[in-house]
Amino acid sequence: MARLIVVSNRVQPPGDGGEGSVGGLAMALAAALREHSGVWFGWSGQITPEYTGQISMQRSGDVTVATVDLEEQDRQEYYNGYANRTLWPLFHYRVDLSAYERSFSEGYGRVNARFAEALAPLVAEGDVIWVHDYHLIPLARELRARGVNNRIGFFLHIPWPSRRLLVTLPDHQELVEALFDYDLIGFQTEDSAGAFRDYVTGEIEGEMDDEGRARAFGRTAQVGAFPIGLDIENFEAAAHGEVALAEYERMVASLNGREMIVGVDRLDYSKGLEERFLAYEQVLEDHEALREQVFLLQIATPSREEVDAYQDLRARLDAVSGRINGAFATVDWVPIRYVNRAYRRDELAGVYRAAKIGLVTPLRDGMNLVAKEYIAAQDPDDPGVLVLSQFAGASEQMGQALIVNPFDRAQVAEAIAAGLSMPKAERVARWRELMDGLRASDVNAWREAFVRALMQS
Ligand code: GDG
Repeated sequence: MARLIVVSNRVQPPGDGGEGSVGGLAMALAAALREHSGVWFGWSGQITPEYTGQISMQRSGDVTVATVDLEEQDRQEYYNGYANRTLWPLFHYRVDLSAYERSFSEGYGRVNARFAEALAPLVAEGDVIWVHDYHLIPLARELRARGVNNRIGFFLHIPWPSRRLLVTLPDHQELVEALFDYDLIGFQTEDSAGAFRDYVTGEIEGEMDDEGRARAFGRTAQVGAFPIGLDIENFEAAAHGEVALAEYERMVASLNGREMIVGVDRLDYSKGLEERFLAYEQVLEDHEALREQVFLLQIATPSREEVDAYQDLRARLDAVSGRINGAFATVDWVPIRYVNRAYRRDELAGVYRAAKIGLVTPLRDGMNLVAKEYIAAQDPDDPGVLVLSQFAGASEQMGQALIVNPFDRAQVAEAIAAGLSMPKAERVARWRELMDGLRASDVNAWREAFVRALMQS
């Protein structure tokens, strides 16, 4: 088939599934590229004193990894600025945290133009280009301006916000217009695809046709939902490896007869960590018998530490977890084990398996792969229970989890308590259905569906 060129902000050479990198996108792309001899293009993560446009090429198996360095102003305006201080909060419904500055959108346009300038000469006839995520929305426009006529698809890993929120962005129309230079625009969920269609028909007088194509600005793009899945083979291999097993045994030994509830997230305000701690506190308040019988292990890996909102969040979480621990701890029991470091992927698999409850309660999330990993790591004969936010994209597919509204503290607390006392037969029945779903829509199915739709668009 045609050569695949994947473009994302950061590039992570396809790993072995062991240590890997933190973040759902990197895991999924590494898996997608293993199946194609293609090119993965993006930012190296390095900063040079001045932008040179020089491309560094590296082979990793069948994949060519091509990266450019950026300069400090790019990192501040494009990455920390427009991507992570403007779009990320807005698309996660945090208009209060979304900052808009002209310099941010200028930096965003500049880096997208630089990426296109560097990438265009690498594109051959017949190549199919797949662009990922909110950092790179204008990339197709910039490539088209440089004569690239290939098929180009875009996939958004985070939610698409409702029209009423999107219009608070001063340049919302320019952003949406840029999407119409793609042949295919893919979202995680029907909810997001619906919000996009709503914007097209309601805000800019575009049209949707019967085949799912959007028409506006004199152009047409196919629109659809392509829920991302787990690299299940790779994850299961990691989960059955020595490291995972050793970690599982270490966790079980440290349980001391208690039940573990686990949360694993990048330290991000979209993940609902403070609300989660408070819901867990509610469990301890409401169920005296559970005190000293359970604990919450929250792994929250620091991310985007240069952005103020992330520093504020970290301070708040330190304070809330400290307060709860101070109020409830006994000499040999700490209610919350709160850990701020990154774990290996296979270690995480062992941790998930030892937990009776997987607590995945984001306030907004494109998909949430942790929910899927928790299920995939369980013991089929004695699986744990997933408590899942209705605002994670994963909830569209994972109806057999205990679905909760993360803003409703009492409801989350009740779901945790219900999960802890759920009979084994019910746990097994729910888990089986969830696991069948994961297998049927894994990362390969996602990649195949997207690439097929792109070829047909
Ligand atoms: C974005 C969207 C969407 C976490 N801590 C460690 C670690 N992780 C891994 C998890 C999981 C991944 O990072 C997180 O993926 P999520 O999907 O939960 O969330 P985001 O990073 O926000 O990803 C999201 C995703 O893109 C894919 O489209 O699902 O909605 O926001 O795989 O296991 N991995 C390692 N050490 C850690 O400490 N190795």
